[in-house]
Amino acid sequence: MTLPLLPAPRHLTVIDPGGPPPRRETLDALALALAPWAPRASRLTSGLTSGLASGLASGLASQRGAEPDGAGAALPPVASAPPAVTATLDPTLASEGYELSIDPAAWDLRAGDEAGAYRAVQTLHQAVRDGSVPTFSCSDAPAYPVRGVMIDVARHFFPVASIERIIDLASAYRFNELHLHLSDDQGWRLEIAGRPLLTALGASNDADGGAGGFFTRDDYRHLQEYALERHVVVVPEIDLPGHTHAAQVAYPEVSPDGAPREPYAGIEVGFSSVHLTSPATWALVEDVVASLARDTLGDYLHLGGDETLTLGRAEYLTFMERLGEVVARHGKKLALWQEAAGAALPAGTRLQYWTWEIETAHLAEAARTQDVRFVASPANHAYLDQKYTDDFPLGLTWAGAVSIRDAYAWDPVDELPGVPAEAVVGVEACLWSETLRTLDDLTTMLLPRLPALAEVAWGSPKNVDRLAASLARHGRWWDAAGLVFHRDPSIGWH
Ligand code: TNX
Repeated sequence: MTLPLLPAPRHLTVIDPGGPPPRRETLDALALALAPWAPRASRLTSGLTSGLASGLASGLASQRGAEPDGAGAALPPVASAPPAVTATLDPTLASEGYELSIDPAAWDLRAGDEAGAYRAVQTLHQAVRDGSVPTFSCSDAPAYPVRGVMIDVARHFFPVASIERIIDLASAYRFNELHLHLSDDQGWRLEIAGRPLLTALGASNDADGGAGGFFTRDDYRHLQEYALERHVVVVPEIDLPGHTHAAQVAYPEVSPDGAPREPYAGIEVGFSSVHLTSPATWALVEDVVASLARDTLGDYLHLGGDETLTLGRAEYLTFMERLGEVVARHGKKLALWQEAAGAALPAGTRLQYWTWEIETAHLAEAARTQDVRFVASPANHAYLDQKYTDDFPLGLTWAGAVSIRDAYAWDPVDELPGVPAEAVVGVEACLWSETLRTLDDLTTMLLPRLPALAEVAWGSPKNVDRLAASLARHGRWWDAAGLVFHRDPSIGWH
């Protein structure tokens, strides 16, 4: 099956009312997104690597206002004259916000910034049906500035090409962060300057006792650049002080007992911690944060902090505070899992909420007393590693099954009692990989729940019927792009 073609835009006029024309060079991202529309069949059929294919696989009709899925004259397909396309930067629009006005003769796009133009193009792709686009106009802006997708490459490793496909999907659905969970008990997945054993000894294993793998620093650079071209920022996570068995295999001197360790295969959590105060630990932390800060293009480093079941609360919090100082000294901002609420953290730290099983009063307290903000990843809505239904072959069930509806029908602010709405800055879908081994496994868990979650992140009005209709249509794009997805029986797939 080949993907439907769109007419190539005859010209692209970029108008920046506040600045010197032309601004083509500042709209590189838009140009990148538009370029594949030129009907070059080889690119269009090459799966999600082409911008058009990723666009066609893209998100839901989340626009407030007119409904591109609805009635309205369809634009004529390929053979007839292409429309004039006008793109205008309009600084009065919100960051990442945009307005689209589409009719057969002219496509008019206004965006608050380049990212907004890029998101608008994704929306335009969403409106494509069988080679035509309905006449519509809409205006949209994201409800949450932080919209992330997390992939666990530690329990099972996924190569660069697989992560690129995940970035394609994330950007098509207008997410703007990719959180890479790069270390855990089973494996250390990122080359670190000056600490070769982390990857030489800590990477050759996975949760099944398989071969593992890791990203070189060049791989990491490439992934970040690939993501940024699609307006997605990579947030790397090195998990500390727990989930550190692989680091202890590489450098046993950071273990509480200093004893050598064999690689760990399995899916238990909470059993490992580095020695909290030893000079060896802090020398390693220093090297890891220095390398990560130097190699990371974005502002945030995620340093974990979850599930330290062997530690006392006070010693844990002291460790997290010292970690905050190291990250600040290296000029980066800090992201941590919710357990770290209660520590004195640097201004701007992000705390990531994931479970109601841990006292959430600490989160409200942190919101009251510190300059911290919150990203919502409640496991019963946003953990896309959880099974769709109890009998689903992939995934875990500790948070209960997460249906499409569970991923769709929730409000991030409601999940964080006592935290003011303005402190809730983001939503993140988390894909842990204890049971996920291939790209097909990842996409099976993401599709169709990721598009549902995207609607939460954009704050679109909820409409279950419209969601179901859109997903059914997207299934065709996913098929065409060779993406394996879950044919959930609640959707009337075409
Ligand atoms: C909890 S979420 C974890 C992970 C597991 C995940 C599985 C969090 C901060 N820790 O270590 O992989 O559940 O769903």
